[in-house]
Amino acid sequence: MVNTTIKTSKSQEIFAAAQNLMPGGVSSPVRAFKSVGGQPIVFDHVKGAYIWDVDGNEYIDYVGTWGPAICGHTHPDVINALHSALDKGTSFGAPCALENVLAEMVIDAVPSIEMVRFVNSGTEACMAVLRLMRAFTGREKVIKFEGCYHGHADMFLVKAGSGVATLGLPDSPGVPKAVTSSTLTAPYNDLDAVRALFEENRDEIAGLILEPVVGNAGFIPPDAGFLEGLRELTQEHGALLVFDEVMTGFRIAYGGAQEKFGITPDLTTLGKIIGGGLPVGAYGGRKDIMQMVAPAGPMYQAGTLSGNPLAMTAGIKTLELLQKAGNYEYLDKITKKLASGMLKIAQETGHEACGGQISGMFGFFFTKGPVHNYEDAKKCDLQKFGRFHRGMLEHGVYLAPSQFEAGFTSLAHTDEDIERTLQAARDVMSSL
Ligand code: HOZ
Repeated sequence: MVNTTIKTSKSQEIFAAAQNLMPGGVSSPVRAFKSVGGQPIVFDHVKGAYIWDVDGNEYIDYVGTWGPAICGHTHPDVINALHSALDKGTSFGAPCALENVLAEMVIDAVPSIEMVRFVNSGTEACMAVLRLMRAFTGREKVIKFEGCYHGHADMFLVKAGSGVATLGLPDSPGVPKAVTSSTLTAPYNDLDAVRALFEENRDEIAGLILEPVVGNAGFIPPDAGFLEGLRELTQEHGALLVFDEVMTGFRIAYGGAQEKFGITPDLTTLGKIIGGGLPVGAYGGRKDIMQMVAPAGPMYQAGTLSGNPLAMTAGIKTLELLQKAGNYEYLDKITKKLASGMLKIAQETGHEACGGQISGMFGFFFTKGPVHNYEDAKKCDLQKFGRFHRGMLEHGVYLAPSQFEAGFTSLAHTDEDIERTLQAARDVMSSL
């Protein structure tokens, strides 16, 4: 299937040429549109809440480069700061004062973080935090939840979300069984299952890692008491609680999900927003645990580009912008209007749908719901979502090309953008 009402000839040409150059023609699988049909749009530039493709089509963007663009794309303050930083060089491979600035901002904002290490991606942050959990506790087993995604490191590719869920490959060839044999899984929002794992593996579990609000199996919020229950269970069993806030950090509240829900984990991973659109990740937490990281302690982890001055600059500016009073209330207001509007339209046009939002993070599924976990999410009508996605594109709205990814709004989205999106959704849903 190709786009029928918008011109995409240049996108098609570029994507066709990319097939011989990169696996699947992309640098990351979800972008290939495999689960929604049609061909990916090749983009040319972004600004504010908008994204333009190489054929000149304009879209209201709800991917936001998968989360980082919370202030809107190419915010002038971020771009100006980057221009100045660029004049000083692109990489030092040595300490720079900007790292201190961003570290202090992160430590001030995120309740669990007393000390932080910068890396280059969310995947890297989660890989390192897992090593740290094991190093600190001297135990090997870890619990993750079905449908949660913590990057593509071997030990996390077990019933994972995001691209692997999108492609129906929640485990991956090439991952040694020995590596995943100590990764235990439970359904999200199921405290009894977690309790049972702790009972069955007494004194063997280093910790538990989760997306406190799932964004990689679609948008799934925690049930009341779930995060509290995990905090109690981990404490009771001498295990560490790790929040993967790569998506939710600085997104659903300035201090992330841990601020929003008032539950403080032992360790936290971050990415996306703290890099302001440049490649960054971070992990941090209790000082006594972080002191194990080399060179303060024996747990080794390193990176040539870590603490990169450009990424630090974009992150600092983005966090500064986010500190303005009223920002999160604004994100909540427009995103609520979007998410509730979509559900109302689905109902009025005769489609079973469910979904929700927290601040500027949202999602909806073509299924009656409710969706409490990955198994529930998998019941959604993927074919219908594909048709919906294609229709929205043709109406100038860019949604994540997968039912198993959350959507994101930004401070640059206006009421009018939301209204135009809802009108598009009404037109598309009426014709599905
Ligand atoms: N795994 C990313 C979102 N959860 C997608 C990354 C990408 O394709 O750019």
